[in-house]
Amino acid sequence: MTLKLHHLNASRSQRIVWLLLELGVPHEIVHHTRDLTTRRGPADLAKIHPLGKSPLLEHDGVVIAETGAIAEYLLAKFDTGHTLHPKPDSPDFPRYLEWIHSAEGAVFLPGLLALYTGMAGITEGPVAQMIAAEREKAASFIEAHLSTHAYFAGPAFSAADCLMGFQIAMAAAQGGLANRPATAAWLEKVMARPAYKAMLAVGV
Ligand SMILES: N[C@@H](CCC(=O)N[C@@H](CS)C(=O)NCC(=O)O)C(=O)O
Repeated sequence: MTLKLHHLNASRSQRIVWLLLELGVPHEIVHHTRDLTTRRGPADLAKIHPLGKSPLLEHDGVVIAETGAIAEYLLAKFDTGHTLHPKPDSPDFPRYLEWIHSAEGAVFLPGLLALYTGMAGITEGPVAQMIAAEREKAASFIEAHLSTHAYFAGPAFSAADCLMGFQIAMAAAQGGLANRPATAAWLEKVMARPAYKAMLAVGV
């Protein structure tokens, strides 16, 4: 059965669009559009999965939610030659796993909290300060890693780069990479990849 990705515009599901294009597996993209006022996803998504979030992957009659789980599923099924993820006995495997999960975990959360608190008008005070400090810590951690590694998992491009790309592109759009030369250089390098360009052409 065809792989079907439920993709929400202007959302983190673009990471999975990119990964599918890197994998080169035939797939169908079902486009869903955010409400212009609330920025929420459409009710249609909740008919596919109770959480009503994107990305959602459908394959062989199964629906899978959660970016990290979808990525691991796609790699296990379609990257058996390990061109986009290191083998478990590779020295790069632990780092790869850490970044795959950081992309929705501790390095992603501060940016998301900043977005939500900013929408609520909370730009000063202890909560705003804590979020700003956590963002700074995450950005410094990424910059330090990319100063000594060509890609997130080590010397080779991997799915970890696809998963980390969304938040780094967002940070760049907000001027957040001005003092992060290694992160900016990494972004330039991955944006030149044909699959990244193809992802943009899909309409993210
Ligand atoms: N942890 C989930 C988060 C999914 C998520 O929150 N997706 C957002 C898009 S960035 C969404 O669907 N928002 C629409 C809504 O909640 O109405 C994942 O990684 O897939």
